[in-house]
Amino acid sequence: MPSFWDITPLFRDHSFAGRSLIFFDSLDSTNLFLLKHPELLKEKGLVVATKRQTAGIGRKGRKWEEGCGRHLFCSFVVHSRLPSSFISSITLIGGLSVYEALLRIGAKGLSIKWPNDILINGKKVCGILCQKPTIEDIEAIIIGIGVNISGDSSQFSKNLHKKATTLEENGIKITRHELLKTVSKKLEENLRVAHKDGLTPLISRWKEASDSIGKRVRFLKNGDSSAGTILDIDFDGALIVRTDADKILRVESGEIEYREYQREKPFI
Ligand code: BT5
Repeated sequence: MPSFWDITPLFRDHSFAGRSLIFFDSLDSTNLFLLKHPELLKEKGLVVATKRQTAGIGRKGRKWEEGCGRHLFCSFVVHSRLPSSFISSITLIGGLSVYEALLRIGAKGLSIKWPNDILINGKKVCGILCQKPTIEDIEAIIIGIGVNISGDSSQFSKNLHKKATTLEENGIKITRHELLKTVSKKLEENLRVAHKDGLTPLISRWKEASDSIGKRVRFLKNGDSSAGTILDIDFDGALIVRTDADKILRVESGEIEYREYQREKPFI
């Protein structure tokens, strides 16, 4: 382990998330930092966080904007004993954990948009990017979490002014460190549940928290764009959608776009 990174203990009793912390003033991206330093992936429960993040990444080559406020940018190294095909479930557990952490600190109007956006009153306050490094004999998953804490959405690029929000804009004042600790505790708690009792209790909490079920969506499947209604979410974290042509499809990952907001009865 390189000695020039100051790894400090965070929660010594945690097995999955937030056992120790490396904190930077500035990084390009906390996820990229871990990918560039695979030896750190051996460090069970490590979380890397930074004050400034100059080249944050989202899914599919998209960017995560840092704004100019005080925000949370962090990446957890999780040594999961869940099957590796469960990476999408880990994304859901990450989303549920941030959602529940934000509830705990008093946020109102929260919802989860599949698979990984946390919204306040329909605006994105948090994005999550899970990555599974392909490195021999290291079984770790990186859960990268960005939460907008301070200022308002005008600090982001113009196309986000109506789509993004911050905790402060919603009346919540919290330090980065306090939020990191609350998220670590929730993530630890939920990963313990997943390993002990399986995904059922988490998926049902996720469904309650999500505003996705019953919504009309447009989605991509095998490169084709279709429309339908979200009926359910399965144990691998995939969406079950009834298309307008009355086909039931499983949508594993990719894009969904809410088309209309009329609700239909959830599928049982
Ligand atoms: C995500 O991707 O939402 C995952 C973002 C993960 C960011 C964290 S920060 C710590 C860690 N290190 C990293 O480098 N990344 C992770 P995606 O679903 O692809 O959404 C990206 C889209 O969200 C962009 O195209 C914008 O539309 C929007 N967006 C970008 N920055 C935002 C922000 N600060 N707040 C709200 N929305 C934002």
